[in-house]
Amino acid sequence: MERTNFILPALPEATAEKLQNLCHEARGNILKMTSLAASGHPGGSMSSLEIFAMLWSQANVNPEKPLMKGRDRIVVSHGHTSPGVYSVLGALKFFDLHEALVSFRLAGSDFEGHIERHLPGIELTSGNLGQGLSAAIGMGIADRSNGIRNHIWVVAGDGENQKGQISEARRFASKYMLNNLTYIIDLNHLQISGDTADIMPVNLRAEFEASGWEVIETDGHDLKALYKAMLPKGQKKPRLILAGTVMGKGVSFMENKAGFHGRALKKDELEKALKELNVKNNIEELALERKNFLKNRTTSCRKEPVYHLMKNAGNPITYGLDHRGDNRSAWGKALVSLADANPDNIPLVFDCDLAGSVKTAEFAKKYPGHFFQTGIMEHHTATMAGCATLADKVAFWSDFGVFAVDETFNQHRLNDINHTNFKVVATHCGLDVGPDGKTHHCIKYVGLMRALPNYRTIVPADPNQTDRAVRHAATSPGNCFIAMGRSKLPVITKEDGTLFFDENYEFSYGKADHFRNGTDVAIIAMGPTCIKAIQAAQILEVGKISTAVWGISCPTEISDKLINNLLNFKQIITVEDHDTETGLGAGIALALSGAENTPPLTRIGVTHYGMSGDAEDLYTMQGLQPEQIAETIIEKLS
Ligand SMILES: Cc1ncc(C[n+]2csc(CCOP(=O)(O)OP(=O)(O)O)c2C)c(N)n1
Repeated sequence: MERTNFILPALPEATAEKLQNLCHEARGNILKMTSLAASGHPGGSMSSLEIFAMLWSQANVNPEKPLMKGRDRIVVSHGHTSPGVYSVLGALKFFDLHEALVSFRLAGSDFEGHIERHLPGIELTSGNLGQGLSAAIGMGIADRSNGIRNHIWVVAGDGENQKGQISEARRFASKYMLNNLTYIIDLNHLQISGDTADIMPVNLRAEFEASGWEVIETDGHDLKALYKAMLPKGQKKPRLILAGTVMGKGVSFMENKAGFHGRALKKDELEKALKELNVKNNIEELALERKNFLKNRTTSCRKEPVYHLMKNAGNPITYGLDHRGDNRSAWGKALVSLADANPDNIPLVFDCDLAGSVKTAEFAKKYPGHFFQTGIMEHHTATMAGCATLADKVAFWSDFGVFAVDETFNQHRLNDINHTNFKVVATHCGLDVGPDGKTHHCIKYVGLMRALPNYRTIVPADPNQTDRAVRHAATSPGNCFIAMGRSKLPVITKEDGTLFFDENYEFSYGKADHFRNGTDVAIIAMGPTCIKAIQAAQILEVGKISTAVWGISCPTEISDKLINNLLNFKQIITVEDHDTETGLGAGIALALSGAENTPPLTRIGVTHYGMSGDAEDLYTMQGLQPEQIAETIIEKLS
């Protein structure tokens, strides 16, 4: 089929006819696919169908080279319309249509119930509604930063637009002038529970226009009209196309019925629908093939994730023995140094109105074109910045811990599923935040991030380790979450008084740092409590209790080597500025659970919400001062 790249002023007659036929066959396939799986979403698949067919047949994408550089991005936000997407992509030869048809939603198949980006032609795994526009914007700014002049297309459901994150996304697109962005809403006026206007009315035109968008209305099933509306020539603003459609379009008893949003047709209904569509009913044959699908399958069209990294880690900064600084300042300095060392690959850095506190202000001043001020729009930022990394950019987002993690967990989860390469630097973690009080004490981040298998969590002990951890994150693949407090810390030293993390130190993910030797008790500490643990060991030494101290910078990756070492002690004590139920102590308990004859474990840390006050006073209130740690240990040994 001729591909116009939306340059010709009208859809050629012959192309319109071919697309019409493609959609006709696809309608039948949507129904067969969902009925074979006895689940799925036929209604919206049928209303979005012409939009999908137009985009993948006419935009600048290539079924033979789905990862072609400079391609247009087509992001489908309402991932439940997978039967529609698969029917179109299969017909256009992005992958084998027949395979999608017979194996949809079958355990072990490539074709899951919601679209996934491991499939050729699909840019984003989606299904958590309301995140597609943010994700596409992230890809758009990454492409623009890489000098690519393409078009970013996003398709979404109308009910989906009740979601608040979309308001954040449209403001951002307007502020940053994404004039190559088109957002198409499948306006079928229905969602699961009925009419969108009854469930939660949204004045889409007014809201988008108020945010500075151009709004166009068209018939979402009339191919020629749709094509004309989609032509991007002369576009000066981000555009919304309200494409009027009919849920269940093409089958009379399904049309405009919310019940068919997410219900497959039963055998007799399918027969009736296929007859009306005049599509061959071969469902029995297909059902047999489905039964034997996994046995007979020889290939998979799954593509592996590709990670874009910074090549040069720059020159590490070593902070000397007399240095007393906060980890966040070390992070800010490392960021600028990394950018300086990679002039062709400067990262994108995102801020939610806290650059001064999270120490990205110096980067913003030096690299304003790579710094994005997103305001208090954390949900949009977490998705956008994460998904910018799917388009060949390294992205950092720095925010206070409670906003970088707790506020945006679901966005990180979708990033995790999409195998992004996102670097999140959370400052102001723990009671260390002090006077701002409990709403700002981020004390559950280890547990939350442990729940995301594709995020690595790093909690550096001092500014030197922070510097190396940031460089490690930038130059290694996959998501990374680096957590730090607010206060100034002394640098960690060896027993001989020299720097522990000296100029020869290289960060190794998962390696425990053996700060002090000892034989009776082992203290395992994390982040700002490392120094307190070392001081506790000194106190215990006076009373002839030989105390080993380890620092754990990777609390979700406890090594077997450490666990084997711990088995030789009389007592194991964990110390953390974090909730003991979900943090380091919990991680050590979990890791010890596979061993036999384990020594008793005592977890010292945050056991209840803190309050406003000086951080040191808050530590005292939760038994985290060196003297208190030593006292607890003496008590446990007696
Ligand atoms: C964040 C989120 N909340 C709820 C759901 C469950 N859900 C799936 S589809 C849907 C309705 C979507 O309506 P619309 O966007 O109009 O799509 P259509 O019905 O046209 O397919 C809901 C609530 C979800 N997938 N994501």
